[in-house]
Amino acid sequence: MDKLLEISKEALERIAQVADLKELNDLRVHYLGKKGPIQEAMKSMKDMGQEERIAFGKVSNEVKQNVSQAIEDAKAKLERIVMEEKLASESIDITLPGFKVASGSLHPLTHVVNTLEEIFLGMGYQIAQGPEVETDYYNFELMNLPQGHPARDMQDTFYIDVNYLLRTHTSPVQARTMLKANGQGPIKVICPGKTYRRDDDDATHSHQFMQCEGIVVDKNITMANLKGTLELFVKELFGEKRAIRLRPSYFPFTEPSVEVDVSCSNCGGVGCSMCKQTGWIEILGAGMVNPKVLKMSGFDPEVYQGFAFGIGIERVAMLKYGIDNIRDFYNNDIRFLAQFAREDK
Ligand code: 2NL
Repeated sequence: MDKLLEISKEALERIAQVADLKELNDLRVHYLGKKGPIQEAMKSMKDMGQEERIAFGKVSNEVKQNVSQAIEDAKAKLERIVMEEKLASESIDITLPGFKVASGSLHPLTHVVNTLEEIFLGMGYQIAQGPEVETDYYNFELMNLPQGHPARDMQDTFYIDVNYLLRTHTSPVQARTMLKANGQGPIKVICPGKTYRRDDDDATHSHQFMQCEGIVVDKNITMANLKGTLELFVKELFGEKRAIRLRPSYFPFTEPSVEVDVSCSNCGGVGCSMCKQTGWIEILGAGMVNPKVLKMSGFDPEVYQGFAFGIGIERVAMLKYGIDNIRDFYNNDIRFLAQFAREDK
């Protein structure tokens, strides 16, 4: 019995001094294992009288329980220490300010295209796209620009070979849309995209530029539909106070053709340097789709009429943002582009 109490005392002392979980586990195996000192001491029970054996059994169970409990307590304590060390070493100072991630901004031409798309989607138009490398047939023939026409002169067009070229306008996208419709209206699309002309670059000309053309083909389409559409478009783009005027013009693909001016936002129509003292600024060309063009794209001009328009994206952006050099759009100077960063986009 004394031996037992001595083992218990020694075990509890050693457990109290244990420094890590591995050592603690070694002690558990040593004291509570089958070949441990407590089990060893219990072997002497077989030589004891009944009374002594009962007393010894009781004490030895208590000792085992005490040692076991002490190990559990020590284990919990060590685990807590390990966890606290881990938490301390991995702590993050959430009060430190983060790094600001620099974000880019939409290109001003993208802004304008997005705005035009929103306006025309709101009027029920669909958006169509097509190839930038086109055939002579789609770019010129279908637009009533036959061989020898001055507008398809080598001066103006980037030819790839005799048949292929870089599209000089987005009209071929509309021609493709009409051909797909198999002579069945209505058609109501806009075609924004890149276009190319063999121009010398200057403040207002770029050999690569952007257009947004639109076309409506249906029965009973008149010039009044064109005018109403353009008026609504201009007011949504430049503001409710702007007015438009139509001047007669010529395009091979429309008849009659018009050029559309918007009242000057700078002087309100009185005349200033922005509108060259006229009070009006030209912003787009339009007209009734030439019956020849309708016919070549599969529509019966006796049944269907259409109107079409072509908007120069750079020109609109230059007017909207007061930019005086078209090259600014293509130089990719970050100081220029960053001016169009908006909080909401
Ligand atoms: C301009 C003039 C215009 C069109 C483009 C067009 C397209 C088809 C049929 C008829 Cl498929 N017309 N497009 C019509 C009139 C004018 O653009 O000066 N744009 C900047």
